[in-house]
Amino acid sequence: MSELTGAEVEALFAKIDTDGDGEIRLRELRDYGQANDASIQGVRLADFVRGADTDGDRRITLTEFRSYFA
Ligand SMILES: [Ca+2]
Ligand SMILES: [Ca+2]
Repeated sequence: MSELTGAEVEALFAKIDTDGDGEIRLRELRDYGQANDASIQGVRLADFVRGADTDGDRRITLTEFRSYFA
């Protein structure tokens, strides 16, 4: 779905994880989405959360984030 390298995925994660706690929460996603047309790499936020949050805790860890873009 995307051509990001591992380093780019990590950079994107760090950009969205504004408080730097290693998890992307919905609030952080919304903040990011407001500046980016509610999309991440062209994926709609709602679809992104559904696809990336594999354990359903409504937080996206770097591991989940990586496997989504892998
Ligand atoms: Ca965070
Ligand atoms: Ca999760």
